[in-house]
Amino acid sequence: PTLPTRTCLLIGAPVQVGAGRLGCDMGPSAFRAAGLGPALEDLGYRVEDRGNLTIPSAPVLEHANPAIRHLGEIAAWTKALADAAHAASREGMPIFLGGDHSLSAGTMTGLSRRATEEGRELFVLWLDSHPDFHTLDSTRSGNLHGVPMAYAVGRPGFEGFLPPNPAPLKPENVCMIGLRSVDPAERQALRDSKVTVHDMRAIDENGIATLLADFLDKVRAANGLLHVSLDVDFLDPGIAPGVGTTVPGGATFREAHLVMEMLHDTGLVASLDLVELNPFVDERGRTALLLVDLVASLMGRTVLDRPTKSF
Ligand code: HAR
Ligand code: MN
Ligand code: MN
Ligand code: MN
Repeated sequence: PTLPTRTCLLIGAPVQVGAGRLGCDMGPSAFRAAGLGPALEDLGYRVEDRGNLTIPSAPVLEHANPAIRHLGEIAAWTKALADAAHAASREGMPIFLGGDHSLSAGTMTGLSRRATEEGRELFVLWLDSHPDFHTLDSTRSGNLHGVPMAYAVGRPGFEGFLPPNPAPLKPENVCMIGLRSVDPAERQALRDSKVTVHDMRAIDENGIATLLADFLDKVRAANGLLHVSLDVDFLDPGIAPGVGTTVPGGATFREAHLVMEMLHDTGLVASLDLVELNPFVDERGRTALLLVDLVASLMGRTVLDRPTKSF
């Protein structure tokens, strides 16, 4: 099967205040400098670089949790991204160039709205060392890149942030792979939810391909729209140092490429977030270059010709 579209839309989202340290605002530039556009063109896609989104100056929003940082700005980004994702998903395959992971609150909201309009369901593959499943009440750091999945699935505790998502993502349509940094409140909330969670131990014991194949079978059976949210810290810091929150023991080069290749084989991927790249802490662009390499695999680059998989 081929992907549903042959047009890639690059959409920069230079949001950085959701993270605890500055620098993610340079992510979109780094992806461009690392050659993301040409890499996609080499694979035969039409590439439209839509430039970077901006937000109007945001009102200060207060919250009962005094740790919360930059609530007004993140609310503005969420709205802008939801609208952009909703519109772009009709025109091609949007690739969101982050930007910290708070941006996914917006992309998942816009994409689930699109899926609902089409009478389909959104599925999300979440590749991250963190679940980002805090509510505004449970976060201790107050860094809002730690909350987007909780918002997207409609957990309570976002009052005063944005109106509740009218078409929330179903928790049972979410699969997280790569977890190895989970806060106690997130652990409890995940236990009580229907989100599928695979930590590094599950990867080691079962192999990443088995875990992923089970999820992709579900997406295929439901004729779902699949969104992939790729946090740089899914990868081992030894191969991907360009991220503010390195966590040891991450996915290897080979595991990450295998995931991308399997995703391509399904032809189900409709949209992609590339988040948490921090060029300020990267080493001569190597993390950005690795991400471009992974996207190329996701979009169909293979080492040798392969028989077309029939599912
Ligand atoms: N759980 C921690 C917190 O809430 C760390 C969240 C970090 N998130 C990311 N993206 N770096 O996954 O502060
Ligand atoms: Mn994340
Ligand atoms: Mn993370
Ligand atoms: Mn936390």
